[in-house]
Order: sequence, then C-alpha cells, then structure tokens
Amino acid sequence: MSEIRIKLLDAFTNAGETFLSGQYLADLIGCSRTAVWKHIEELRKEGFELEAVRNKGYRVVKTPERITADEIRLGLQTNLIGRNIYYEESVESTQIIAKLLSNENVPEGTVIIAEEQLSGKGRMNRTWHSPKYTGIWMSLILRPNIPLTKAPQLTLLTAVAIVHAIEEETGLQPEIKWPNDILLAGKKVTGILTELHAEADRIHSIIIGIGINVNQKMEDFPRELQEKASSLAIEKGELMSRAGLIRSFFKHFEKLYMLYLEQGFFPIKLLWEGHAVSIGKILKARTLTNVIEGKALGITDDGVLILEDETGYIHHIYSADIEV
Ligand code: BT5
Repeated sequence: MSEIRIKLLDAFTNAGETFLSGQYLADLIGCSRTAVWKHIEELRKEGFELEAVRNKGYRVVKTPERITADEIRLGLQTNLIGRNIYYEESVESTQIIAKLLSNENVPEGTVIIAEEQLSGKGRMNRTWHSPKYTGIWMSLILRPNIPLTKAPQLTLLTAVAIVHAIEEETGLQPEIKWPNDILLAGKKVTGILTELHAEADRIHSIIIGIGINVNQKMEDFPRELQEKASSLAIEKGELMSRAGLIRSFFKHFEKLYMLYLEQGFFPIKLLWEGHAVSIGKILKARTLTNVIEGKALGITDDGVLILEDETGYIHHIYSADIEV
C-alpha cells in the first residue's frame, strides 16, 4: 500500500464522522489535492462510500462487503501486527504465501489474508474448509527471539487473542480446547496452525495460520463438518464485519505478544486457563502413536498439557487431538 494511502486512511480513522477537506488532507499528507482525489476515487472503486460535501470535504460513510487491506487499515490501532497486509482474492493456502514472504524478510507482523483458500491446511495434512467471502483466512509472520521449544506457546497466545476479539465484537463467550480449537456451544469456530521455520536452533520465522468461521450458514459447511463446526454468524444470529474482527484480533494479539516478550508465558497461561474448556475433565488425547485417557490437570509453564491417567501416572502431551 502506498504511503499516501496509508496516511489518508489514518486521517479518516482519526476523523471518525468529521469531514476532512481536500486541502487539509493534501497539507497533512504532503501531496497535491489531485493526488488526494485520485486516492479517494480508488477507494470508491474498492467499494468504500465516501460522502463529499462542498466546503466541508470528505468522510467515510460505508466500507466494502469484501475485506480489503484498506478497510482493515481504516481504524487499525496497532504498531506492529497488521501494519503490512497482503490481500489475495484466492490462494492455495495463506501459509504457503507467508512462508515465501518470510524468506524475503518482510517485517514482523506482516499478515496475508485471502478471501478463499483452495487447499487450506489443518494440522497433520488435514484440510481446512475456507469458502469465499465468508471467513477470515490469514497467516501472521512473527520473528520472536525465543528458543524453538517455546514456539507452541504462541498457539495458546493466539487462542487467547481470538477469544478476546470474538468477545469484543460479538459479546459471545468462546472456549478454548487445547491446543488450537476455539469453540462456541461446543462447536469449532476457529482453528490455529502454527508452523515454525528455523535454521539450526535459531527461529527464522513462526507463521501462525488462523481460520475463523465468520459469516457461513450451516449449509455452507460440507456435511461431515455440520455436526462439529459452526460460525460466529450462526451462533450470534446475525452477519458480522470481518474487517472489524480482524482489527480487534490484531489489537488483542499485539497487546498479549508484547506482554509475552516482556514477561514470558506465565501471564498468558493464566488468561488461557480462564477460557479453557478441558481443564479438570476426563479427556482422550490421540497422539500420533497412541491414545491416552486421563484427567486434564492443566498446562505446564511451557503450554504442554498435563494428563493424569487412572493409575495416577502423569503424562505430558505435546501434540494431540483431544476428545472431551
Ligand atoms: C486446525 O487444524 O484447526 C488449523 C486450521 C488452520 C486454518 C488456517 S486458515 C489460514 C491458514 N492457512 C491455511 O492453509 N491454514 C491456516 P486441525 O486441528 O488439524 O483441524 C482440522 C480439522 O478441522 C479438519 O480435519 C476438519 O475436521 C475440521 N475443519 C476443517 N475445516 C473447518 C472449518 N472451516 N471449521 C471448523 N472445522 C473445520
């Protein structure tokens, strides 16, 4: 996105419903009035409605149905997360693009968002259903200076940020199922896929893939998912602004990420536990090699799930699918 466009959207963000004159914008941004006008026309083509009143100027009255990088930018309150957005209409998987971009050394906090994924990925080569214009399919590039073993903590941090964003935007109260599912009324509305790229023992980048079902109707899900998946719109009973939810997620994620970098995982762990559905319950953990049944005692300071089986033996679960 051009510098002028960024400054223009920041100006409209700060102005709220106040009109901004072409001259004021040109002075603020340091460009000509013609350049301002050209950018305003481009915003209109993207689906923004801008009201223009003589002797007053412009203001934004409606944002587009589709997500655009500009729409997310309008109202964004972060310094790092989502300041650099790549928006795609249709991709195989945003994770693949994020990986390519991270090799080109794009800044930390860069996000790739797509309207549709043709081969959305879950964990362990599973697929993630990502139909057009309905959900939020995005990947976030991070470069934290932490040991490799701590990378899974970022999945839990992401889950808390998503819960906070959903709470803020919908008033609904989601629950987290260890490690990466967000549930509403027991059904999965969000999945998280954390992929680590490292050289020797140094993290090059961590790519966090986030899939949030926002505006799907039940018939939009394939039959095999209808029992276990849902969307925010189904649970709330109304359609929602995806851009608003994305901005809210960026804000909450940035806050938690800064806290994590300063104080470590402990404060995140407390927040995570406050939303976890599985703690204290008898669970079945399906790992790659076996199935362990036991009571979930909690998570360790590193985010590892602790299960106590019926013999009293304590298992540490690093990666598994959980059945409650
Ligand atoms: C996940 O895997 O939950 C991680 C999903 C991450 C998706 C994002 S979207 C943006 C980024 N780009 C990608 O390509 N991926 C990431 P897992 O825990 O393995 O769950 C996968 C299982 O969830 C599937 O096997 C289905 O049973 C179910 N599933 C698939 N699509 C779903 C959907 N839209 N809503 C709810 N459940 C779904």
